[in-house]
Amino acid sequence: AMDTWYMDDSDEDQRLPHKLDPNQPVPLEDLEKIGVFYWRLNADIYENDPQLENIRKDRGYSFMDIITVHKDKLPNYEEKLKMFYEEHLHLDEEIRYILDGSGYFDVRNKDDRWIRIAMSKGDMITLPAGIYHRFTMDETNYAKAMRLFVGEPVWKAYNRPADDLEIRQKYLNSLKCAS
Ligand code: KMT
Ligand code: NI
Repeated sequence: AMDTWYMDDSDEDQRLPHKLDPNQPVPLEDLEKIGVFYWRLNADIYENDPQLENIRKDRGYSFMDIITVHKDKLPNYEEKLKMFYEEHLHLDEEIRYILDGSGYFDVRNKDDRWIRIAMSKGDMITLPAGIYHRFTMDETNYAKAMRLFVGEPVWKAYNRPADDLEIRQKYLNSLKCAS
């Protein structure tokens, strides 16, 4: 299952876990408070999974494709890894379902601290529009993921600072109401 913790501030290899000492885990409820939602699915049956179909129908995830992040599979691998790890936001939800392998999604909490979310096979997550986040491979250097989207996908990323965007203000406002 998914494991989540506050990151340390070290500049070491981004693929390392970067746990604090002692480790400071983040409960799932704290992720939900910042608009991050999580599902655990059976990735072995992703091609014909009623549970996945239900989520897609409920949330309107009409689009999907599959990305394999590996040096021999992804064109411009190094360049893309750099882009993925730049702190950014999107105008829409970012939905990822790990079909194989693993990786880390990092999200900023309300106090601007990094939370690291360890995702592996069967983990599906959605990050809200307007949240600052990034992605990195872990030490296994392999992830195969389904990318879902509401309608036609827009992959554009706005690197931080993007605080003047309406979606950023909308996201910050949604946090005030939630607690
Ligand atoms: C993203 O947007 O950061 C990605 O799609 C990363 C690859 S998904 C494991
Ligand atoms: Ni993103």
